[in-house]
Amino acid sequence: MRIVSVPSEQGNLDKNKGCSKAPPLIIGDLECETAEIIAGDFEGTDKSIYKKARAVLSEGRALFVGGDHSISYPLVKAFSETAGGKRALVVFDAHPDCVQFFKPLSHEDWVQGVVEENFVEPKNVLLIGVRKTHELEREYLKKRGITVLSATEVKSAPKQALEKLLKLVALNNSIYVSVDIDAFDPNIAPGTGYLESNGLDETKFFVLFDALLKSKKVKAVDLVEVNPSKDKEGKTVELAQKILERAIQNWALD
Ligand SMILES: [Mn+2]
Repeated sequence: MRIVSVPSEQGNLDKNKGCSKAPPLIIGDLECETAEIIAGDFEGTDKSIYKKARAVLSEGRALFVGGDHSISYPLVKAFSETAGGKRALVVFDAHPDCVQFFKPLSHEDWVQGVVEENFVEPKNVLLIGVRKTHELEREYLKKRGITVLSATEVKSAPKQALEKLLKLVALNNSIYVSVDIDAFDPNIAPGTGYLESNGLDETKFFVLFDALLKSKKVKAVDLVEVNPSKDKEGKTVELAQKILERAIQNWALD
């Protein structure tokens, strides 16, 4: 298992400036390597992230620490080319991130890019914690048959939510998990660019996250959109560290 710092905030459309400062704070003293970011060159950066991820993932599991959510596009691309068997993508996010499909991809539309490029089949994409959607996104998700577990569903019917997740896990061999910290409630994760109320709490999140890790099918995890400059008492960074540690602990059990 390797940890890769991906300190890019080039896809944030300037609304979440500061999230490129998150990786060293989250990773701390853990051993890590860094994907090269080329200032002012989104496509070059995209390629660099992809190349790094492809090299790392062809050798084993990896944790990628961002950075804004646009990094997940080259990361999932690398995953799709290195992971064996049937592939699934599980995304924890307050937003579906499929506003429109343009290149270079931003943090607002990377999911649509992943689906349109067929890195993962839409029926194997599960979005968890969603609570703020645009009309066009709702239409797109429906058209493509992408499954959404809203934050309300996770909170009001946690058992059914877990069952739905486990069903997806059972049908696939390799899983990519993307964690946008804004999936959590702003009370516990205030340090991010797009705060949406009524988010997930830690307990509900870790039930699902642990189930994913225990399946042993998770090949890659990314952790994005943490913004230290918007954080309060470092609690968002602390939560991100906890998520990172949980993945490391589970993978160490192999
Ligand atoms: Mn988001």
